Formats: sequence, C-alpha cells, structure tokens
Amino acid sequence: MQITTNEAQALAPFQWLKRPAVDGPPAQRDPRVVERVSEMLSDIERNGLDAVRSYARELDGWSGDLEIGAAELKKSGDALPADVREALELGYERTHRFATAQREHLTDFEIELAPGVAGGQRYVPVTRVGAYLPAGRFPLLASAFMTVGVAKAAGVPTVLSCTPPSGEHGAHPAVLYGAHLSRADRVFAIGGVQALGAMAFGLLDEAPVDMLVGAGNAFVTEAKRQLFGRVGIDLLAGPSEVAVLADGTADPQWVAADLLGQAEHGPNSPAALITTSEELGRQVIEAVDRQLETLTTREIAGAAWRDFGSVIVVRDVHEAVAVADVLGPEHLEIQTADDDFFLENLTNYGSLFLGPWSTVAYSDKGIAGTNHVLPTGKTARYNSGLSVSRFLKPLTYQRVAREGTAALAPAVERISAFEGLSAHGATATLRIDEIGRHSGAF
Ligand code: HSO
Ligand code: ZN
Repeated sequence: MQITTNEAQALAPFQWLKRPAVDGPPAQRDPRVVERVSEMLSDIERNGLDAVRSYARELDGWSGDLEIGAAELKKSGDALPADVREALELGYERTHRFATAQREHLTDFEIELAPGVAGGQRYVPVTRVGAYLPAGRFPLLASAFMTVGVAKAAGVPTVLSCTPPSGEHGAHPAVLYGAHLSRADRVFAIGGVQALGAMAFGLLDEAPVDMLVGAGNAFVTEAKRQLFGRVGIDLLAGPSEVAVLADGTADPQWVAADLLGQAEHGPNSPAALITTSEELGRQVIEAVDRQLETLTTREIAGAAWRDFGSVIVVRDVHEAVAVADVLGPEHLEIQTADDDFFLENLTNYGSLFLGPWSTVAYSDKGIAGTNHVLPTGKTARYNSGLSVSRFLKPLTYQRVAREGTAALAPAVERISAFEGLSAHGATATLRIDEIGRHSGAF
C-alpha cells in the first residue's frame, strides 16, 4: 500500500509528516518459499494422504485423525466462554444476512436482442469449494463466516474446510465452532500447504475442489498461487493494511487507535493517514506514540508503524482522493465533514468505513456483516473482496428461434468469409438454406 517515489512525484505536491522507514512495499515473494511450496505440492500430488500425514506430523506435531467428526464439531462451542460463543453467533448471523442480501441483488435475466433472438444469464454456484481457516499467531475467528458461510449463502453444494492443528491440542475450538456455525460440510485438522494440496488434488473427498479461498501465511498464499488455474482462488492476501482519510474534524486519538488496530496484525502491516489538516497529522503521530506505550502488541504494531507507517498532508479533498486511490488500501476509513463525497469519488479500496463510528475491527470480526477477505498490495485497482458473487458464475446462454435466423446468419456468413473460416460460415448457410427451401427468398 506504500506510495513509491515515482507515484509520489506524479502526485506532487503533498507533504510527508511521516515517511515509512522501509522504502517500497513489503517484500513480495521469497524464492525459498516458492521452491519449498512447489516441492511439497509435487510430493502431495504423488504420494497422496501419506505425504499429507507426514507433513502434519512434521510441521504441526499432529498424528491424530485428519477429519473432525460431526459430533466433535457440534461440541466445539462447549469449550468456549458463553459470551465469546454468543459474539461468534452474532458475527455468523450478520455476515450471513449481508451475504444473503448480496445474493438477492444478483438477478438472472433474459433479453430479446431481435425478434426470435434471446440472450440470457444465470448465476450458477461453483460446485465444490475448499476454505482455509488460519489459526496461527492470532486465530481470526470470523474467517469461517467470510469464506464457508458466504459460499453456503451463494448456494455452493459442497464446502470443505481445513484448519491447522496445534500439537496434541488439535484444531482451535473457536475456529471449529465458526466452521460449524457456517455449515461447512466437512472439516479437517490439516494446516498450510498440505491442506491446500489435499483439497485441490481431491484427497479429502470424492473429488477435488473447484476453488480455494481463505487467507493464510506466506506458504498458504504461495500454494494458492501455484494451484491457481487448476483451481480458482479468491485472492492472494498480503499483510493487512489500513488507511484513514481525515480532516480537522477528526479525533486524533480515534484515528491513532484505528491505525494501530490494523498495524498489530504484523510487523509489515502498512498504516497510513491521509489528511487535509497538518495539525491533525501531528496530533495523530503523537497519539500513536503514546498509545503504543501501553499496547500489549506494541512490539509488532510499533515495528509496523515505524517501517510501514505514513502520514501524508494533502491540500484539498481532490488530492486526498488521488492519494487514497494510489494507495488502494485494503481498509479505508473516512473521518471528515463530508464523508459521502469520498464514497462517491473513491475508486480503489477493499472496504470503506464511513464516519468516525465505523471502525475496521467491526468488519474484521464479522459483526458489521461485510466481508474481511479483501484485496491488499494495491490489487484493489482491479479486484474486490470476497462476496457471494465470487462463488457464482454468471453463465450465459442464447436461444435463437427459426425466425431469428435472418437477424444473425447473413452477418455471420460475411464475417466468416472475410476471416477465411469457411466451416463457421457453413453453419449459418445451412440454416439460411433450410429456410429458403421452404419459403423462397429471405
Ligand atoms: N484485518 C484482517 C481480518 C481480521 N482481523 C479478522 C482481525 N480479525 C484482514 O482483513
Ligand atoms: Zn484485522
């Protein structure tokens, strides 16, 4: 999400109050990760579940059953404090309602393009989806709602999910409860590359999955990248990002808190403030430093802020839009006197949070209903976050009646002849001739 020197020059003039210590975006692909993932996937494709089991033992210290039974899944909530369970249920319910509304707004249609010539489109769900539910440094409990739950709301018949076991403890009960609430068809205690390989190569169920979704560490992301093509994917998630676009009306303490609220994801998580108020910029820098002193995750969040934090002062709202669109942040908060102006004018972001009361964490946890699987690393230029539409293929069809022939066939004959594709032309000629035989001229 960082602005490169070239981009900064193109956007000039704006003023940096704080520049990231690291120049350029977080490192992309580590060649050692690329090679290791490729070796592991070949091994898994060749040796099947034996290879999966051996990686589970070696990497996750797990030699128990790979599949989590229905009874265990159902009971997973019992291990959780009642208030956490209720919060998760609320997150599932909100995410499901939002996804269901998204589904209702995708409508099939058929249009008559000429008499006897119709074209139509139907949304048809992907048949089999595999969702990866991470449980690393911090288990992100809402992940199942965002992937499994949304796939189910889209009507995907079979959704498998995998989550890493941790030593003898097996899979994380809260992650399992999320998968259970989200109606996963089958859940496995398998982590990392072996999970994605097992789902994509069809080792866990009667057939391979058609699509892999869900975030994970660098190995998981690389595995998805290498399997893409053979299966569909949602997106390649990089470090979590946040930008806040604020004017002098914003509260610097709130802005600082919201920047740190994503910076704590990891030491390479970019956080940026874009502001029309130099005074606010200075106050936020001070507030971030003060809040870091007492934050339990200050090691991580502090490193992220030092290396990937920026504060940019722009001259007006138009420059603010231009800078935000270049950053294309995963999460973008707007805290200004006219938030709707930005809703109408911004084009590149994963998800937008309008007004000081809309903080990113509400969506992260599923409580705001919207999806938190979002594009990072400026891919918001061409991509959006996960939603029901990603699990639904807009399949088209055409229906031409005999009386529609005149509207199509002569043009196709002409184009085919010009291209030199005579067999194409013959398919049209055949139909014209058939009509000619019965009715004389066209
Ligand atoms: N900010 C993360 C999602 C998340 N954070 C879930 C906490 N829980 C990526 O969008
Ligand atoms: Zn987050």
